Amino acid sequence: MTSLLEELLSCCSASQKIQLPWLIINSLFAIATQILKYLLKFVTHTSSLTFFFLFIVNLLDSRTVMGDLGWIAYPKNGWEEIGEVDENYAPIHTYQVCKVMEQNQNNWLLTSWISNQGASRIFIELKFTLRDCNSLPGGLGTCKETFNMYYFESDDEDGRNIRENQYIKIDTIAADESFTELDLGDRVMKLNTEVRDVGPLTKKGFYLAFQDVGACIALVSVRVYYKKCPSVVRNLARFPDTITGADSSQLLEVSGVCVNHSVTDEAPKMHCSAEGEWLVPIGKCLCKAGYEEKNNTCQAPSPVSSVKKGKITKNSISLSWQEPDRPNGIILEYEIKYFEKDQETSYTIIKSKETMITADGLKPGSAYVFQIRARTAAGYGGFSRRFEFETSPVSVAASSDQSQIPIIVVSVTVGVILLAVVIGFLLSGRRCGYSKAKQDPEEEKMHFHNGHIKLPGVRTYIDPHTYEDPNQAVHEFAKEIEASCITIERVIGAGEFGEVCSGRLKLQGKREFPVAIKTLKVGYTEKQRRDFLGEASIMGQFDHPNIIHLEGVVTKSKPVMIVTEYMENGSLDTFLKKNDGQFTVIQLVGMLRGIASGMKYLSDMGYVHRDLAARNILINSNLVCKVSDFGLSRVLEDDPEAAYTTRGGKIPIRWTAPEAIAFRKFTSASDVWSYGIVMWEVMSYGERPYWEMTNQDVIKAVEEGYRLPSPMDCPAALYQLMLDCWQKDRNSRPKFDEIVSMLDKLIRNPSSLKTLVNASSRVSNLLVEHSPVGSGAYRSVGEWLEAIKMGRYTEIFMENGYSSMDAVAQVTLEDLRRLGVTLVGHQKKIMNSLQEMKVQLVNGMVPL
Ligand code: ACK
Repeated sequence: MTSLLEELLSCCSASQKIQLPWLIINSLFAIATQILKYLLKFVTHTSSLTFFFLFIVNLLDSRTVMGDLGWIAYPKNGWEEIGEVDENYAPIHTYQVCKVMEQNQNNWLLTSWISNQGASRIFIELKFTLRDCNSLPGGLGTCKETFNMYYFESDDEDGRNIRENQYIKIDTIAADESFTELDLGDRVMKLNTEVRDVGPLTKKGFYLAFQDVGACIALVSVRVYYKKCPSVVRNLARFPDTITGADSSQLLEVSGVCVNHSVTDEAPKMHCSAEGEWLVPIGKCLCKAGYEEKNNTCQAPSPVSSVKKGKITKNSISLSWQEPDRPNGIILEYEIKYFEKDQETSYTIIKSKETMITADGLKPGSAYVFQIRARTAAGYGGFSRRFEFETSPVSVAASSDQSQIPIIVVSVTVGVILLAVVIGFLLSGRRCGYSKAKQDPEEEKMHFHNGHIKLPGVRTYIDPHTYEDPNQAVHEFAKEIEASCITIERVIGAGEFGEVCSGRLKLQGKREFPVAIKTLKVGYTEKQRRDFLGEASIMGQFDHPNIIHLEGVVTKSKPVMIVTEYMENGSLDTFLKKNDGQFTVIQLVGMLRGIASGMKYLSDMGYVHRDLAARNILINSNLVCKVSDFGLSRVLEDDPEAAYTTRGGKIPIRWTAPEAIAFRKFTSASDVWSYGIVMWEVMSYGERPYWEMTNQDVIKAVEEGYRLPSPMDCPAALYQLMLDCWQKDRNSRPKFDEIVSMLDKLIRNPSSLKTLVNASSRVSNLLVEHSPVGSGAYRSVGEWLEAIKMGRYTEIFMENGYSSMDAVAQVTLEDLRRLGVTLVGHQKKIMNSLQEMKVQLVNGMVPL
């Protein structure tokens, strides 16, 4: 079958079109045509995403659809698809209609549903040929030279049964001057390009429709796209990909986010125009102190500025230099580039961790050019300016006076002896290991001057604040490590005071082992240094398998560092989120047991943590959990979860007991509350406590007696323990030693973990009303015991501290035996009653 396209072209040969007066213009035009043809071909075979600027996103391009377009034509004898393929056998989806000789044409072509992908203004580019009615023999009466384009919005694809009158007209499309000549053998055809835009769109997608009313058209391609302002960094602020606004004249105001290591100077904003351009930048970010702006980031070291020559011989030049003014991180090494003057094409590179080198193998009496640059984890900084030094000429060495030789020999001998003495002295005190802080006997006394009396056998935590000189506290509790014993390998995170790195520590007589290294960024204030090292002064006092272990500190050289044991799996919250659902209940309880044990140790030492949360627990490759993050000031400046309270303190609301929020009553009992929240985080694999509720709502809900519901698949005994930790009365909360023994019991008897919180009573994402055990049913322990006919034990219960129903809730079978309840029947009665009350509590959840 001859294609309609060819039929359309039959009257349009190049010879017919060219008219003499236009000969010159046409020759020029022919050249332009070749270029346009090339472009058309290019557009056809290249993804428009890559060809057009990135701020255009295609929603549909009929030229790139390989299979059926799925468009519908009606009536059936109206628009028809030409089933042709290009030279690569890719289908060309061209639709054509040419009913120019027939009256009352109404031919519709409907596209399939097109998602607008969130855009509210879209553009439609049509490429088509339209035959001039004048060129049609005898069709002038009915022939049209336009067609209509419509759209219909819908949220899904079920909108095919749309009545004609439901479509909204976009425009009447006519051929215009914007065309490309299509060269089809000896015939040339005008390919028109028309673009229309539609908006605001309010639904998820739309259909397009093309209505022919009696023209001779070939619709060669339809491309639908939207525009966006692509993500950029301007004035050190990152602006996200932004879809342009619905209105063609609209400017969208977009806020930028400061790049790493920069802070807001004036809130950064830009405006995204309807054309996808960023306009009118306002405000900016500035690199933090110690960081330098480079290529729209703040992360590389500044160039080395001062280089000094050291010893120079006829074959070598020694150099030393100072660390860059702004290292902007830890300098991992220096790169020294040198070459003989005027011989730049042949140069040598040396890498050094020290700030000195000796370049040897040089030519005597020759000038050499040196340039040095530093590398941090952020990469290399710029090279220093060129420094030029000259090796000694041969003649100097050769002409040394022979008569001086005996003097030189004597001097050298004395020098060597002196050197040996000095080295011996240095080695005795400066091994690669801990240099002990001066163990002045007075120090012990000063320790006591600070008002801490150490009772034999009882270790208590000493607040470094009580030291007049915080440096003294550091050196009392933390060992000094030589920086040369540490190899920094990579940056693993950012701490409040600087980068956190992983690396290795090699102490004398020990095997090298992995460590974590917290660094203090350059440009720190004295207070920052104090606070930074304060953590080491605290950590250094602890020695427990569930407390992160301090290896030592580097304070005698820069950067100042705190070196701790390395925990392969990082922080617990991130680790759990990454491994959602991967552990057995026993493994999870094991983690909780470790944390409780660490906390028991801390509370025994008299240390209140105040920021116990899964993010502050580290976990190693053996799944051992260790408590970390011992800030000195404990104002929790470094905790992103900490929010200011009305009293001005900064508190991680979701993890903190109500009395600590309300009147700063931080005690081990408030740490127990936080521990309950950690239990909940662990059992829910790192879910955020209270989800997206605001801090204010959390405070209010907790105050009103609501509590977090049980995590999914959580053993009832564990949820009960959580609820116990969240008792309003802090004295009724279990102590850490009780928690440890309770968890130990559960681990020893795994079947006790089989009873899960009843799925039907488990409320997800809703808080549950919580009242202390039995408080609704019994007003006192006596009343309860009387009610179960066990009144005879009232006195014993009261005498042993079980004076409230909350305290009674903790009673175990062993406790009963200890209290002297030896009759098995009585034990059963009491335990069953307690169990019943707990079950009532768990099942009696009331959604908020
Ligand atoms: O979740 P993470 O990998 O674990 O990211 C943070 C980051 O440093 C900033 O605090 C990680 N981190 C801190 N201390 C240690 C450590 N001792 N061992 C391993 N990673 C650590 C923490």
